[in-house]
Amino acid sequence: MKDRIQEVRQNALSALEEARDEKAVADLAVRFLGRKGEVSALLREVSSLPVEVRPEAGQLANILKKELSSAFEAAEKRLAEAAAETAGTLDVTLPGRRLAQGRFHPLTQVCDEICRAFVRMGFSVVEGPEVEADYYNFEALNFPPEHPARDMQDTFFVSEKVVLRTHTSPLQVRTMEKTRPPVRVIAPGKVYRCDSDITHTPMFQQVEGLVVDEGIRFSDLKGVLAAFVHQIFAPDTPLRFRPSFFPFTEPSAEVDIGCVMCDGSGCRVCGHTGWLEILGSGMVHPAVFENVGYDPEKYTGFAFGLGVERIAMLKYGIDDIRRFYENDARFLGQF
Ligand code: FA5
Repeated sequence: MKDRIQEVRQNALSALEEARDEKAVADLAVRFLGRKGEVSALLREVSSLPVEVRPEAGQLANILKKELSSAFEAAEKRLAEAAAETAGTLDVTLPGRRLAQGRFHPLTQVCDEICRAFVRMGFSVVEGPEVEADYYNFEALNFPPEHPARDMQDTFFVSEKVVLRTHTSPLQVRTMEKTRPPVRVIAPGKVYRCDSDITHTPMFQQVEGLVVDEGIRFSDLKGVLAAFVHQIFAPDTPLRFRPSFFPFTEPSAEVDIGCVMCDGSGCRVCGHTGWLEILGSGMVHPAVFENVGYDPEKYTGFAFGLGVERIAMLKYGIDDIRRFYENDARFLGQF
């Protein structure tokens, strides 16, 4: 019996020495000290021994039980301390984690590019309110109250006389009220219309342009816009001026560029015409000059308003304007 006790002791201690984690120690504790474990089996055997050897064998088996209990306890403690220590250390061999890098929204990038093109031509930048008085958004721009021309822009009303501006043209009036000619400004900003499909969103961005001085002619408008188009798109991009109507310009023209998707041969994007509209423009209407106290006999000027999303869609070949506003980082990260 003494040899059996010695053998269990040896096996338990050498298995414990090899245990590398707390789970291995716990498994060994079950194997040796559990209810059906090897030490319990020894203790059961003791009771069946002849009475003269029973006390000594019982004593030895109980000493073994105590010894192994403390050995397992000590091993558990040692391994737990070692695990806690490693948890706090830095593994310098692990690969680094890449930080997601922020970037400007594609529309911000395109708007900046548009503004830089005009600033290089001597324009300065002005800004104005997005919640706008009916007077600046419509009336001073020669849209009389109740006039059907107001239907051209589906308006969000804040109250009877206050609207979310439907275009950046109010900045024409606000600028001329504050300054005397010569005027040469652009006004970038958000505008709002009750509109939503693959080429229209309820909030979009425009860049307005206004030039006023003595002797400004339609040919100046053509020269500035051609120079702009050739900076933003390819230098040989064709453009054309198509007669149009705006209450605050006369004559008025919309500017089309040769379709950048099909090089003018006709495709789905340009409705098989070979041309794409990018902006509205015209010579400032004398009624607008009168509203701001400029003498229409002395001064002439031109104005234009372009859609930033439209330019961005053409530049990058995007066929649905809503992509810009869905906040999908996989889409936005490409620009
Ligand atoms: C105007 O807003 C005039 N204020 C432009 C102007 C300025 C004319 C100065 C003359 C002188 P229009 O409604 O066509 O015009 O809009 C101009 C551009 O805004 C369009 O060519 C188009 O690119 C863009 N646009 C219009 N509605 C939307 C919309 N819902 N979503 C996105 N872009 C739009």
